[in-house]
Amino acid sequence: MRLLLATAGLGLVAIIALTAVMGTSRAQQMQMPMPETPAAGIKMTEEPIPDQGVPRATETTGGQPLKYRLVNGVKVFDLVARPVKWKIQSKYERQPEVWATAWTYNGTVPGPMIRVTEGDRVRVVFKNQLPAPISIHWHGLPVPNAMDGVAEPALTQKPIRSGETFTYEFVARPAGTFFYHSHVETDRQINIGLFAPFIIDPKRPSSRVDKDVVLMLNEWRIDPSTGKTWPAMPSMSEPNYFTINGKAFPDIPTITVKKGQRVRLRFVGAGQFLHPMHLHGMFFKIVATDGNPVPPAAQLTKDTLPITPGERYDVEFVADNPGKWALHCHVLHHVTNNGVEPGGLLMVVNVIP
Ligand SMILES: [Cu+2]
Repeated sequence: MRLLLATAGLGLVAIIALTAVMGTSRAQQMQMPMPETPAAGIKMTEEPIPDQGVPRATETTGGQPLKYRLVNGVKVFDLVARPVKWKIQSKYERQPEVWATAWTYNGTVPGPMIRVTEGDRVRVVFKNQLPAPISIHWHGLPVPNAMDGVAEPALTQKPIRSGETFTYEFVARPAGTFFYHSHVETDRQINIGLFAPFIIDPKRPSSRVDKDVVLMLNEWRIDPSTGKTWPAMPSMSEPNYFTINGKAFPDIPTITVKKGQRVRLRFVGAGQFLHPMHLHGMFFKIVATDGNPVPPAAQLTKDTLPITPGERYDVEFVADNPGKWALHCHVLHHVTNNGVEPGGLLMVVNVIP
C-alpha cells in the first residue's frame, strides 16, 4: 500500500511538473499512468476481520427480544460475544448474495434486544468468545460509573479479554430508546456488529401504538465476492454497504399496517455516518430524542430526519395514506449496495386500505 501511495505521489509530482512545463492542456492530453484502482474501490489498507473457521449465523434476524431468567427479582440476561458470517443481502437481479464477517452479541446483527420496564433491576452475564478484548457500554443509560463499560480508555473497567466473563448490573431507567455497544476499539468493533437495542418501557404508558419498530442504522466495508470484511472507516476504508437492522435493501422487512393504525419508529444511529431518513406519503412527529419524551407542544412534524451517530429518535405517525411507501436515507449513495442502486438504507411501509 505504501508503494501504491508512493507511486500515486510520484504521479502527482509528475503531473504538476509537466503542467508547469507544458501548460495544462498538453498535460491533460498526455494519458498519465494512474495507480490501479480495484473495480469495487476496495482499499486493502489493513487486515480484514479474521474469518477462518467463522460459522454462518444460525439466526436470520437481528435485534429480537432476549429472554431473561428471574433471580430474586432481578432480570438476568446472558450474552456471548462471538463471530459469525452474517447475510446482509440476498441474491437479486445481478447482485450476488452478500455475507459479512461480523462480531456479534449472541450471533446476530444487531445483537438481541434487551427490553425491560422502567425500574427493573437488570443483570447481564457477558462472556467474550471473540479473539479480541471487548466490553459493553449502555449507551445513554445513567448507570453507576463502574457499570458504564468504558474499557478503552480503561476508565471504568479493564477490557474483557477473550474467554473471560464480566457481569453488569444496574436499575433500568428512564423509559426510552437506548442501545448497547462495545467500548473497546470502537472505531473497528461497533460497525462490524457489536451493537444492539436496549428498550425501557414506561411503567404507565402514556400513548399506545399498533406497531413499534426499532431501526438501527450502520455501514460496512465488504468485498462481496469473498465476504472479507474491513471496519468501515479506519485507514479511509469508505463503506460500500449500508444496513437497517443488519440488512440491506431488498432484505429489510416491510412494515405492514392497516390504514388508521399508529406507528412508532425508533431510529438508532449505530454507525459512523449521518443518515437523513425520509418517509414518503405521510408526516411523522418526533416524540422522543435520545430516550427523552418531547412535550406535545414541542413535537416537530417532519418527513425527513437526520440521524447522527449515537442519536436515537422516536417518531410516530398515523398510517392514513394507503399504499407502499418508501422509507429511505436521503444521502443517496446510502441507497446503493456496492455502488448499485437500489440498495442500502431503503425499505417499505405498506399501508393496507
Ligand atoms: Cu445515509
